[in-house]
Amino acid sequence: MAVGSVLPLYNKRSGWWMLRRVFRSREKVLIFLLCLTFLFICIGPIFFLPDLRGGISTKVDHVYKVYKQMQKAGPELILPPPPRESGEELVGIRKHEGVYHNGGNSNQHNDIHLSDDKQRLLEKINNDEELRHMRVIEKPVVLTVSATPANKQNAAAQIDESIRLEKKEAGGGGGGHEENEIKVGYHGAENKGSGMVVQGGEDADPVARERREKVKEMVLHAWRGYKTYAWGKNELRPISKRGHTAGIFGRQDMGATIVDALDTLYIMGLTEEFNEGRTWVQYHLDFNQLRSEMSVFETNIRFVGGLLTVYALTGDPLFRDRALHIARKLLPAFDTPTGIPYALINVGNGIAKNYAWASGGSSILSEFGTLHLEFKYLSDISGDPVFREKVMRIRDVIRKTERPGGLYPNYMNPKTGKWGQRHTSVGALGDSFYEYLIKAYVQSNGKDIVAKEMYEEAIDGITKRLVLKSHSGLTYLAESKFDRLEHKMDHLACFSGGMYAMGAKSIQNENSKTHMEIAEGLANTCHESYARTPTGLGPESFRFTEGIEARALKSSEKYYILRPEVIESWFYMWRYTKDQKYRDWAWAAVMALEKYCRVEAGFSGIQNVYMENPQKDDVQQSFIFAETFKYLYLIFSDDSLISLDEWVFNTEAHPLPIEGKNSFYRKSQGK
Ligand code: DMJ
Repeated sequence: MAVGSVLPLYNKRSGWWMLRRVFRSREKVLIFLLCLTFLFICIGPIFFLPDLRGGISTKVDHVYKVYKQMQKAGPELILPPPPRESGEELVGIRKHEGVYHNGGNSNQHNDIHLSDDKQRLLEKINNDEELRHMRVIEKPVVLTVSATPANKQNAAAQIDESIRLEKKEAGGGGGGHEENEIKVGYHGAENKGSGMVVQGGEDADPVARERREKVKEMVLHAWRGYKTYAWGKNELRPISKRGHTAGIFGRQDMGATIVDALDTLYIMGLTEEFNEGRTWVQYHLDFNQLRSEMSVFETNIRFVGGLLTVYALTGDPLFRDRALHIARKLLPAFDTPTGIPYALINVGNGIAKNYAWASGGSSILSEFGTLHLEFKYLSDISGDPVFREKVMRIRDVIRKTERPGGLYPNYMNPKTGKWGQRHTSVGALGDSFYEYLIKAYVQSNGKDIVAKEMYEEAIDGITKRLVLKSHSGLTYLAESKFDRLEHKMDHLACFSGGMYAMGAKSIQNENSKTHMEIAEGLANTCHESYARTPTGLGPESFRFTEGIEARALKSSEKYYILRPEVIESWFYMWRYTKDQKYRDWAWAAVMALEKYCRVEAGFSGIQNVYMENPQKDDVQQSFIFAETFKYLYLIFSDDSLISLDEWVFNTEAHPLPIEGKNSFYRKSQGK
């Protein structure tokens, strides 16, 4: 056997010709296949990866653009932010807002800040105009009522038509858009002779008048920033001068700031700005265009509540019909075995669900317990009973379920009607449920006895178990977690000063005096949480321990996001007691907002109230219009302006009329 027949032989004649001779055909095929695979790996991506088709320079360009955008998105892309004691920690956008506290690191997967942050990252990518279009946002064209060309009229007609269809499907209700013309001259005209003061209402004190003017100027400043840089977006980023949206609004632009601000603009007599907002509502506020998930609670308190108030104030049917349109979109969330609604609804497909972090997928007390005022009023003005039925069913379930230790836990499973984790709070996750019990009683002009009884029972449990005094005598509200007290009070819980006072004034009994004292104590403690910072603005949460009182402990508790609750309780205390200190405290807050939160294009939250020179969070929350500015304005007004005898504020500070006491109730003549 020749050696050469098995192994390749190399001599001076070697080369391809030689190789051909020395390899057998099977080996040749193998080598050919190997070469082919190698070539495919090298060249294939050019054909299969679209980003590489444009050649090297496009590639580099693209990578560079993405890199620039990542730089701009900045620290928010780093999840979660490492807390730094220097106070430079990043601020999470919270929800009722679910505000949601980082109660330590032991339970990271359940931490709302983290899930919220993840959501924020997604939102950032989905919503950021620059990331999406690789361009800078353009200055918007603001529609004015006088300029209404045909195409804009068409847009409005289309919205009207889609709403008319869904109203038909829902089986009627609502006065219909037949009445819905553009009526710009509503301002005050209709209200003359009613004896109700919904605009004007100047105080006799010249100092108060001057201060009120200052608040109005702040509103105009914030509005103009929003109008210039974020018109139609949910909120404004006043430093980077662009739109912002939080997860609670879904991912689409729905003009949350416009709707939240409308009644404040109206009450302040800012007619031009109010008309800009009304026009936007008429031509653009259309939930039929939405495809993303949004919070049932937030949509109700901000959108439905805001629209209901401007309907009551003006009688303009546009606002009633838009409120109805939006509330109907929320109804699928109530289709649960118990009627306790889910927290989130995709208004595009009607699919509802709960937050995964909420005690095994439970619904949240402060969310499903904060629908009553709006839904009851909506049924009354539209003649459609469905909304009232939904909230009455919720109330029934809550009432019938036994409360461990006389306290309402923050979570309930909507499938079983069983309470979740035994965590009770008058701050995040619980707060406005208690607020709506007393307010439902007030709204009904004393007729809703069930609401009164539920409030009395709930407040009794809270007073006995959660109201405490610190070493130096500060009254505060603790939280209860599995029968253990956590000596922490949220900024959100500071609304309770006003709630205790309202309860004491509207239910006169043997507890009224104590409840008024608690109200004064809580309003004072919340003031201390402001006064003990160099900025004069209070932290998100503050604690009471051996070493500290009314001060934040963790770096994640030190931010201030333009929240209203502390000012809100001073507003009630001012109205009920006429003690000048509440006006003085409110004025100090105005000055602090001016100094630390005002920027060229509006107002921003700050990241650490304990720093002389705090960083800003670059978000102008919509509730600064609905609540913070409104309460400040009313503190410096005469008591007759939005009188507490005629109006009851929803939790977003949208005043709703009291039945039988307010001629703007506008009850439907229908069912
Ligand atoms: C508002 O949306 C409402 O006041 C809500 O009840 C709680 N959180 C914010 C403001 O802080």
